[in-house]
Amino acid sequence: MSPPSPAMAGLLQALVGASEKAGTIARLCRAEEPLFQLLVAEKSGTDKNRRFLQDFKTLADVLIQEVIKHDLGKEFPELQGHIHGEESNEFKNRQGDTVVVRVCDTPGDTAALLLSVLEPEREAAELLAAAVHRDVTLGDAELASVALSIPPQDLAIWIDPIDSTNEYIGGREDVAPIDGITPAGLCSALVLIGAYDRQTGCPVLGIINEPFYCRDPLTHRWQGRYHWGVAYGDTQLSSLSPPPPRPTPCVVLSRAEGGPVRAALGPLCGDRLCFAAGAGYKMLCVILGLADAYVLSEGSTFAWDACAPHAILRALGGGAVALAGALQARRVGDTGPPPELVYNRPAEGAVGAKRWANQGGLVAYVHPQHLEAVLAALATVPGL
Ligand code: 2IP
Ligand code: CA
Repeated sequence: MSPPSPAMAGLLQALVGASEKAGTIARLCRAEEPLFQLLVAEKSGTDKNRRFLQDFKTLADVLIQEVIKHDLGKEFPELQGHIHGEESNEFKNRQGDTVVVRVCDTPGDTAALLLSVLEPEREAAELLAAAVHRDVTLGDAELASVALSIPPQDLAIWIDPIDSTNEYIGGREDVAPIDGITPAGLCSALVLIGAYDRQTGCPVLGIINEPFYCRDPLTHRWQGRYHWGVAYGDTQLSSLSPPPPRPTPCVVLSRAEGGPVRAALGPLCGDRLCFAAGAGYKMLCVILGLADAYVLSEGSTFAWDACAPHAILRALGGGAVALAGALQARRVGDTGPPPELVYNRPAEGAVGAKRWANQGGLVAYVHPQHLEAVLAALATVPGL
């Protein structure tokens, strides 16, 4: 392998840094009173507040996405135009004017721009702008020592600024984990940044940031943590080790998952069918070995939900397959590896966000034997 250029070597670190800044902004919105009041305004129930909250919710998401885009695009000009996210940066304020949310040259300019959406909440706009312009320092020796040779011009990025937005707004801190999996609440709100190969659509680098991992026992402030993975050519690296397989798999599902899928998977898992919020969080459960597979039978996740966790799963020897395609291949006797999700191909005939839906559902796994067992069980479900 030729020695990596500094720019190439720094991409993983830059993605982690961007996720840390995003996590800080996500925490700030819950920690600083002027911002928190906006987040929870919905609960007061008046029409005016409801509208305002809707705006603020979207603004927090849009802003985080724009900060990541800005910081990565500045450091890696080759990525400009190839950084995509869940949100559009066009925003309608209460006067009906369209505001394009972006990071300006100075904190003062960014605050002025944010104020055109948040008026009259000047303090909130200034707090957000200060966080947007603050530099992040990573004290992570292991990460700093990773040298990669992945040309940024071959890659594109998917960002989910806050996955599980509803749990983020709801903010429940009192949800007890069941066998390590927390079924709902703030801890399922994640920042997801994934890089994929522009040509093949394969996920290559992934960062999952958990801004609300735990409370510091002394300061009572939220502490985050992050995980990363690289799967590029022969290189498989991760901040985590592959979890050991369980003899009887545990499968995690959305609470929205239908009866037939639950019934088909029940016998495979014994009593280990689990439920959790957040597509990213369920994939994280598999990555951490809290579950052996995440099964979703609907096209209700998107490229930005799956790209980052998928890259980490691949780094650990697993993956995320397109469920409908995998079952179809089985039915026609195809014995090759089931089709993995890809991130560079919009769904034909779809419009808006649906263009990037993971149509036909997915199965995320680390150990191939669990994927095989899940597909065998689901092959009997009519209509899948
Ligand atoms: C959502 C979020 C939801 C999930 C949905 C995602 O992303 O992760 O929780 O549904 O698939 O698209 P479920 O919890 O039923 O798995 P976002 O919160 O970013 O819209
Ligand atoms: Ca999401």
